[in-house]
Amino acid sequence: MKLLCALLLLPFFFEGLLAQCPSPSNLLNDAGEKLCARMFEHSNIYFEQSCGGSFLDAKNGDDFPYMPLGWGNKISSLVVANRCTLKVWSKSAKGGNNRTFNAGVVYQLKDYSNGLFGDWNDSIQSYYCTCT
Ligand SMILES: *[C@@H]1O[C@H](CO)[C@@H](O)[C@H](O)[C@H]1NC(C)=O
Ligand SMILES: *[C@@H]1O[C@H](CO)[C@@H](O)[C@H](O)[C@H]1NC(C)=O
Ligand SMILES: [Ca+2]
Repeated sequence: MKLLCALLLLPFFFEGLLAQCPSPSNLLNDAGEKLCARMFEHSNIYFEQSCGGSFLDAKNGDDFPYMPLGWGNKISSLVVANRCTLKVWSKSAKGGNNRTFNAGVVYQLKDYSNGLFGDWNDSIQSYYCTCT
């Protein structure tokens, strides 16, 4: 019986251990401030291992025609908080292609098309985040 319990609990344990993407309904920074979005350096085909590496936080109203230093063409996954919208562009100064992400988890930006042949992995060069 003990073994059975252990086996049943194992998957949940690992899921908890590996879960990385924060929930759109409770997107806060360490100081407890509400975020508009959090953007991550890495992604993973295993969704529970996505949202890895360093991250860049956007607050309501954050408007970056030019990415903060070191963040150009780097974002691979992201989470947009409930009632918020993240708009992104593929070129600096809000140029190139654009795309709007509503509240939710984007486990792999690679899965979102950017122009005819491209995708959004490591392709964000401007962003604007707003919440209602
Ligand atoms: C987004 O891209 C479309 C298509 O190229 C363009 O018409 C539109 O003006 C762009 N929107 C913004 C806010 O840059
Ligand atoms: C995203 O782009 C980076 C840099 O080109 C690459 O190392 C990484 O494998 C890409 N991720 C995916 C999911 O394709
Ligand atoms: Ca990346």
